[in-house]
Amino acid sequence: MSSKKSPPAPPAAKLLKQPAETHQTAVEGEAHLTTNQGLPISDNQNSLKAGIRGPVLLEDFILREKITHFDHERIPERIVHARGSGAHGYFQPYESAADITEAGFLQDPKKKTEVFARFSTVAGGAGSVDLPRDVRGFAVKFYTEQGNFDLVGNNIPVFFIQDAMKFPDVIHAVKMEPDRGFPQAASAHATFWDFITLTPESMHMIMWAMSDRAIPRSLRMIEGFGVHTFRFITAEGVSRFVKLHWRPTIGSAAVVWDEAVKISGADPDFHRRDLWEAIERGDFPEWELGVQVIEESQAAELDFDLLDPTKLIPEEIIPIRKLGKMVLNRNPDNHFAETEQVAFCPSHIVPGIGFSDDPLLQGRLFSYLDTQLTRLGGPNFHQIPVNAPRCPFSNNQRDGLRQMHVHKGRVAYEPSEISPPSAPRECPMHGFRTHPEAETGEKIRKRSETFADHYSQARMFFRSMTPPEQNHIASALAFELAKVEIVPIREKMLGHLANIDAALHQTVADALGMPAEGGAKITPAVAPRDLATSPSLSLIGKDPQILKGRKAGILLTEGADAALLSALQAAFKKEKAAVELIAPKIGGVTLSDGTPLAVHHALSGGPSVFFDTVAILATDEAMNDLVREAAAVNWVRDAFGHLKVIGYSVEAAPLLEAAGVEIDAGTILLDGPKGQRAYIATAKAGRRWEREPTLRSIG
Ligand code: HDD
Repeated sequence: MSSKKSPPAPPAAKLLKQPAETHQTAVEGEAHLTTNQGLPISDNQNSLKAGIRGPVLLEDFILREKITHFDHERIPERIVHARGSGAHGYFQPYESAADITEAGFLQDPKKKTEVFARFSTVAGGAGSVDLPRDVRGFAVKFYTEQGNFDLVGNNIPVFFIQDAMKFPDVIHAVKMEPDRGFPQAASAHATFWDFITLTPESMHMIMWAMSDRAIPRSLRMIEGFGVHTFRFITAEGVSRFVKLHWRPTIGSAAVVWDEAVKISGADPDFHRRDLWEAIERGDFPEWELGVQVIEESQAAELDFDLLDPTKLIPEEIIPIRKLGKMVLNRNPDNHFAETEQVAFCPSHIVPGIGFSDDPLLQGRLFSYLDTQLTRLGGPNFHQIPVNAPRCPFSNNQRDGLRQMHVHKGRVAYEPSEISPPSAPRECPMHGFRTHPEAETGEKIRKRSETFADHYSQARMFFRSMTPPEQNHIASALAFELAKVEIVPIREKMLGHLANIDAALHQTVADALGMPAEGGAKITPAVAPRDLATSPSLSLIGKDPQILKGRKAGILLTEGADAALLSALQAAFKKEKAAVELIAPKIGGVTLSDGTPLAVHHALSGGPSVFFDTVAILATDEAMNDLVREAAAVNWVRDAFGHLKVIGYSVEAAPLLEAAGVEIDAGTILLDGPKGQRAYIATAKAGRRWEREPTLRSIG
């Protein structure tokens, strides 16, 4: 073995000197760094060495503690819904719902219940982008006085599968393919469609997953659904079936697919940032919680089985009764401690709410608790601050990993004659009681025949969409299937589409360049029926046409009209829309009146995909450069291609021309107050859907 020697030291003058500003030392009375044992640390820059240039000593317990903690900073991420964004807030009922449930948090309109909500994508890892085509998780923890109630739903009211036995399969199919480790956060690959085409019960959900619902504009604008049928039970013990709904008060909206693709590159945190910034500026997201109530006697009259999670009840058949409002008004203090460590479990329930026998729900009642044991390191995860009930909780469960409580006394069991009178006892008056539902039948592994109609509601959903939404579904199907290199899988999907809707089938076949009649013949277990359409399922159909909660982007050049800018800013403020300014350079611009103005984005970092509507305020001189600048031309071309309303000062017209924009009812000249009013009114009405067929073919 050759003995190693340190190389000779460089001349002393060349030894690296620590610049003084890298040392932030505490003065007397200021907070100081300590180890986790509370030992004050004198030097946070250097490890303990044998000589100034010598090896680091094992004795350096301070270094070892710091590195050991760092090495263990990550915990297992969620197997699904790993990428999430959370916020705190409250829920307040509109009136007492005592006629349908005894749940305490739904009784008193004066009472606010603290909540923590977490929104998520399903397929991608924790570091994946916010805007893949995917279902969004919508989970809310209500810290009620009767214990925590977790409503763990999605932004789509139905699910891919009917039985929890298939959950690992559908998730393995959508996740990265195990041999190659890609694609990340994408359903557009062979294994997903392989599973789907062999699982006809997924067809209804597939229509939703291919729809605009799967590429939301903002987490503040997603609807939420409890998905399963639950029970509401009154104090008198009367049980009714219910379906739970969240509706954003600013309405729902989606991005277009090309925008989603571009946003994923320009700002992978688009949704997380949007939620965070809205809360920071006091634009608190709000949702109304609503319920469809189904009398037990009514359940038998429905043309599907209420226990089947691939079905929904159209609002036109059973309207939604509004129960109250959730407001998210506080960002987390620490993403890991709160958003990452929050543990939702559908089994976290309160008196007045009960489960149904939906076999998907029944499996979930096991899975979530089991998951938390691994993710959060043992059975005491309920003691982590974000998970701990806000009401007192007490029982004889003891010890275990990460025990934070110091339980006192000799007795950790009951009954006991020696336990103090304050020891917890069961409570027949107020305790949770399971609704006494009569159950009969053989032990059996079989699917009920009442679950067998897989196409009627898929057809109903597709036919309830407006023409642009139908085109988006067809385009999404064509995009996804084009990524499936195994032709028989594509053919099989065409076979399923033929059972859903003939026009959709033909359009997708055309877009794929495959003969429609070449699709596989899929014989449905139950022939699909033509159900009445449900217009309330369309997002475009119920677009509230408001600017509240939306974001305008104003592109400014050097010398841009100061009066016009302040008029637009005031108009957007009045509509409760946020405004962000973009300039060729982040250093900002000097306006026409000489005011120097800071901006939010440089052109290269603030593409028009970030905004719901855009305006361009320019000068003739600035145009000379801008029309030759790709970032500026693309900014306008994209805004037009993404069907946005564009307002422009007359000097900006050459940029529109360079971008190939054809002046239409959504491109508005900002000439005086009349032009400005027309711009705001048109922007309020949202995207210019009539532009779409002239710009994009399906596929
Ligand atoms: Fe699930 C997480 C929603 C079916 C097993 N699920 C999870 C989250 C949401 C949902 C929103 C993330 C919660 C959070 O933000 O931490 N899951 C649903 C919905 C389903 C559904 C709406 C169908 C209606 N899930 C489902 C089934 C199983 C699971 C059938 C298993 C049998 N889900 C899990 C899980 C997760 C989870 C593995 C991962 C992390 C976690 O629970 O805490 O237990």
